[in-house]
Amino acid sequence: MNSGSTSFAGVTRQSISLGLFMVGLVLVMAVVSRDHDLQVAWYALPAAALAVGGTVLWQEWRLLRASVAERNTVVRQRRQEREDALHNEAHQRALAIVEGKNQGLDYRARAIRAAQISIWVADIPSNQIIFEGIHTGLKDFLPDTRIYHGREWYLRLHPHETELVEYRFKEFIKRRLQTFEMEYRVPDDRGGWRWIISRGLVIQEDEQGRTLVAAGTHIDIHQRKLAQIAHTQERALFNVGPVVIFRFSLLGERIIDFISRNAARLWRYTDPDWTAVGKSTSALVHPDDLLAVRATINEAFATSKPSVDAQLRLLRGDGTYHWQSMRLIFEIEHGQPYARGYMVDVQERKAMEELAASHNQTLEALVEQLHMAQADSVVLQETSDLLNSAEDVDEAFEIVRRAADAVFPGWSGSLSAIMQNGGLSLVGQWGAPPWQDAEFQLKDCWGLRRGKPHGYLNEDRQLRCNHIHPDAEGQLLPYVCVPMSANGETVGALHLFANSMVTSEQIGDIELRAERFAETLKLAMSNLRLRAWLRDQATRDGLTGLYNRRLLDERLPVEIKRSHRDRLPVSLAMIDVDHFKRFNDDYGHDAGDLVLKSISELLMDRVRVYDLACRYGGEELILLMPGCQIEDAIVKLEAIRIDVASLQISYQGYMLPPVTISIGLAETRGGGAEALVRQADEALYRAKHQGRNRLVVQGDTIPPPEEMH
Ligand code: GH3
Ligand code: MG
Ligand code: MG
Repeated sequence: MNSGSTSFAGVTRQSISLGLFMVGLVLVMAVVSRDHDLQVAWYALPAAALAVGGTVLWQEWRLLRASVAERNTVVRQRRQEREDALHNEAHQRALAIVEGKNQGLDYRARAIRAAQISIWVADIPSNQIIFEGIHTGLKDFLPDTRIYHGREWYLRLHPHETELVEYRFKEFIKRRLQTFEMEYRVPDDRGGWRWIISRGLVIQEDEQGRTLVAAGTHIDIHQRKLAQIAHTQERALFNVGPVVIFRFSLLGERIIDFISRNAARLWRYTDPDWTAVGKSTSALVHPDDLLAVRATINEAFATSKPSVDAQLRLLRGDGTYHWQSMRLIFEIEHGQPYARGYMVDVQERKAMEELAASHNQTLEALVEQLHMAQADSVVLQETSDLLNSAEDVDEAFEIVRRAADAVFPGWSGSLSAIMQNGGLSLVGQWGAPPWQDAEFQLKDCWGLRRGKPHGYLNEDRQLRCNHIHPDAEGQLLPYVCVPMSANGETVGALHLFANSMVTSEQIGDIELRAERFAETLKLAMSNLRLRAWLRDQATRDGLTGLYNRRLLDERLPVEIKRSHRDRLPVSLAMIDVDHFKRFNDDYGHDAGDLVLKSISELLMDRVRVYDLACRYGGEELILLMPGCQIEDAIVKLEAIRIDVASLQISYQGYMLPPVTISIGLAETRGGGAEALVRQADEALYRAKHQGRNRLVVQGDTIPPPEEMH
């Protein structure tokens, strides 16, 4: 150590100087001590020892300092050497990068990695692409340079993009576009794909402006792209999903300015170009919902609510309305208020709700019916008991009438019973029933025909029974015909007529209850052998087949009332066979009966469906002609009179002599039934008095044609 010995020589010189200084000091002290008579040895010895010791110590300290300084120098030197080596290395690496031979980690690679990019250089004349930095997203990032020739690079891309990337890149070169930008997928190191964006530009051209070199970057955009794809898919979902999104202005006409594309399809608009954009919301909402929905929206907006829910019926392309559930969110854009919203079809749910509600209603109606049925039951039980103890038809009918009044208030009615010939005959009626045939066939009544209650609401909806007729104005209120059968045999029918308009539900209810009512009646009718006495006491006369007097008594007031209401006349003719007593006496009672039958048949032949021919008693007949003008009645009766006179009746093989009839005719425009019969009777009396075989009109006489005598 050269530097060490040099420093040691320096130390020795300093030590000698110090020794000499110390000796001198001792001498000075010796002189001073002689002058002051001090003992030299006492001072000199410690002083010499101090000088020697001090010198040694000093020397040692010098030595120590020198070695520390030397060591520091060595350390410094070594550090310098290391730094130099590092710099050299870095330099080498930098050189390597410049020369494109980078191996191992370097700063550029770090930068590339940090930026998640790779750099590409495309050399067009040699058809090569050089990549620096491996595509990002790799677990172990290894900087690399790769060279792809020809189509090699494109073939590594995601098959969906291979062709497009190649095409677009070639276009970029061929058409001398200044920049290239495209997003596509490159393979990652796990057999998957990563989205990158490739951007590039031309960096070198030849004299003709053809691209020689293009360069650019690949940047990993995988996460962003996935998010973007998810977003697009979400939007696509909205465009095909069940939710319609829209926006409309809250000012003025509330015009829709945005609507999702699925609206046309969801709302059944067959024109694929249909859109609600530009349309007013009022054109799409059911008129009954419009005001309510607007009020809801206005209130929510006015009270600064951020959103509002509403339900409405929406007009669809096929003209139907469907319930929608809607949520609106308010927003302000350029100072204008808008409602942005979405709606979903809730028609099915709504239908279910309505069904549930109607089930509830049905249940309530059933409970109500049950209550009524209980009340009915009491009446019916009583009726049944009473009917069982009824003694004649009038009593039985009165019981039925009262029961019907109690069970069906607001309804008129009638009862018909089966006759021996299989036809139906009216037993009686109550209230103000419409015009009914006193006698009809089973096929004329839909209730009897089908063997179940027949409810009639109006002509458009149900078939009207043939035995029930509308009034002069063609009006007929709803009615119900309930057939009654016992032991499999039809015994009759109950007919109920509404006194005012009713609903189809009420008709249905009446049908049910009338059926139960009829059930009681038919049992009573069966038990009491009602059929038998109904047949005996039926409305028809057994001999002539004409209606009996009982029916006339019942119908006459009704017909007069109805005709009066309709401002129509009622004509009534009383017909009596001339000298019939004598005829009986001459030819026998049976021959007389035959004559009566023949005259009755002729009469029935001639009358209209609305006319009523009855046997009033003995050989006296009555023809009731509601709504018939007296002039028409005269013509008709005269014809009948002449035809009776020329009747040819054979009895027991020989012809009976002709018989004649006298007729008294009366007309009323509102008088009572009794008065009308009396007037006709008076006219008849006059006809007899005037010589018989003639027609006399009330207060007037029309002489029979002379030739008849
Ligand atoms: P006129 O009326 O012309 O004054 O004389 P008439 O002989 O018809 O007199 P009246 O009316 O008083 O007599 C009624 C007769 O009619 C009495 C009765 O013998 C007869 N007669 C009544 N009912 C029947 C019946 O059902 N069958 C038969 N064969 N005769 C009857
Ligand atoms: Mg008589
Ligand atoms: Mg007579």
